[in-house]
Amino acid sequence: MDARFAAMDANRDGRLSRDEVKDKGRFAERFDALDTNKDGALSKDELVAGRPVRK
Ligand SMILES: [Ca+2]
Ligand SMILES: [Ca+2]
Repeated sequence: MDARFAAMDANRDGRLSRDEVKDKGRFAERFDALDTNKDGALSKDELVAGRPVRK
């Protein structure tokens, strides 16, 4: 997840803005659900917490 997060974090501020994930399909779709603290950006913790569990 670290490498993927870094790849999406275009401005390297450690958070993913809505703009940064707008072309990332499922992240854009789930942005509001993933942004659990509603600050308008996704932290790495929020992504990890909202990550679909694969069985
Ligand atoms: Ca960013
Ligand atoms: Ca957030």
